[in-house]
Amino acid sequence: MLKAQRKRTDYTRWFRDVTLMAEVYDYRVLVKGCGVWPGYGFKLRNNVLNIIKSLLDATGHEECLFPLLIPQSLLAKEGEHIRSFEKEVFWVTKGGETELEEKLALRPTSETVIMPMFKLWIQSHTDLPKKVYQVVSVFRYETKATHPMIRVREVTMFKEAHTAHATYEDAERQVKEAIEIYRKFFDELSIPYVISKRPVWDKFAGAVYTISFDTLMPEGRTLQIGTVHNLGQNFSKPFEVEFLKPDGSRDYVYTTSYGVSERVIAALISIHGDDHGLLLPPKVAPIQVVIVPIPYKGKEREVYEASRKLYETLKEVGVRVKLDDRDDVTPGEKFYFWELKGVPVRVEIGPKDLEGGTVTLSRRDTLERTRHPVEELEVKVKELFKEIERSLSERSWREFREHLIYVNTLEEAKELVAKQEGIIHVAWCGSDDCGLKLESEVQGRVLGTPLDEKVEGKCVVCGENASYYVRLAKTY
Ligand code: A5A
Ligand code: ZN
Repeated sequence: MLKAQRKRTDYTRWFRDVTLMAEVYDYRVLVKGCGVWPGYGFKLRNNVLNIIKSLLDATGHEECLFPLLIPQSLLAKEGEHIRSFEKEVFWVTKGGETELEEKLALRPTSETVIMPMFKLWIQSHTDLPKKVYQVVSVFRYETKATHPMIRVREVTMFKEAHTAHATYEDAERQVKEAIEIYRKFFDELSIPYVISKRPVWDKFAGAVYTISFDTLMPEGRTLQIGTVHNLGQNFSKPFEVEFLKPDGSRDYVYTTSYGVSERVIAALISIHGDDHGLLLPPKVAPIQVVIVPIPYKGKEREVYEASRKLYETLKEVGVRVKLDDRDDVTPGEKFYFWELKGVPVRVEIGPKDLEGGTVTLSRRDTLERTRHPVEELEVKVKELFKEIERSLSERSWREFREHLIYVNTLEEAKELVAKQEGIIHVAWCGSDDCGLKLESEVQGRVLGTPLDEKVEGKCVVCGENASYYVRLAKTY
């Protein structure tokens, strides 16, 4: 039974059990690192994707679709990129019986297949900026331990955006826009985050720099849930993506890329869920309201009829509502089932409600029940949606902030990272030497530096003047 695996004490089991039992994700797999989205999970996935898609659409990004297969010669055009991805690429070497003349990679990301198209599409400064995105599967032969949704080999919900600009400054502006888009996206989902500039040794392969969003999972490890890369001219030069400037001269475009994946769903589930199962924000819940009739002797028909009416009322005003009128399952079992599925609001109608013209509402986050006149159903349900979202966000951010910890010595940092207490901040001089030493000393990762917080203090490694905080944590 689910109740045996508690989120706080056995998170890995909890995650697998909850996603499987609630039919969000099935990881009893045929191929290592590849998961399956059953119907309920697929709906959740699409509701989440729709948020990011509308944010991108509203800011002038065009959804496109590029090929899955990348010829080896294209993948290898940018040196740093291929050196880093080489070990992670799945190769297609044969078509039927025929050895291919050139190996084809299953895309691990799409820069190298988008650049040749940008070269064709972009001629003049009037073609810029160019902003595209796609939602596709990418493949990475991850060598670290795979984990459902979090480190998969087929990333099935890869939303990648790619942009091209006339100047470095415009690419910088685009990085800021992307950060704002992701901020809004995670805020909509009530997922808390810190934004860090990754250290050079951990930036995206081929990037000038990488900005990352990290959240904190129940075990106290951070999860990178989104990244924004300024690629400068690192890709446009080898791919010869040139454009004509207003003064008649030519230059290579400046590009950026940014991506999120099913890790966002993993964070959503892990941060909001509890020992009863999922707890989904109404905004993305595939079913927002479930109606459970509580029939009793002699009044079965009336209760079912009243339930159906409530169902029609809510459906008409656009609520994603489900009427659970199964007659071979007890109301108690239904409560348990829909709580596991994370449905944010339950409507019950029983004998008392039938007599008094009321309905009973139960909210999934606090399990509180309240009774209201039936005419107020729509208003109360919509109020509850807002209230649940407000409360989820308030709670998740409060817990998150409690784990943003600032310390003055390496010793303290070491101890807190070892205990997985959260995201530990120390003063850092900014040198690679000290950063790498920090990583090995605390046996964790340097997440990078905050974009806006400055510190006056001494580097906890070398004692020199420090102008940055650096964030340390255990990661996935
Ligand atoms: N082209 C750019 C956008 C890119 O590929 N960036 S990235 O490598 O950082 O990936 C984007 C995001 O995908 C990461 O921030 C991470 O949240 C997610 N991701 C990367 N590898 C993953 C994997 N194996 N499983 C699940 N999510 C992954
Ligand atoms: Zn130092």
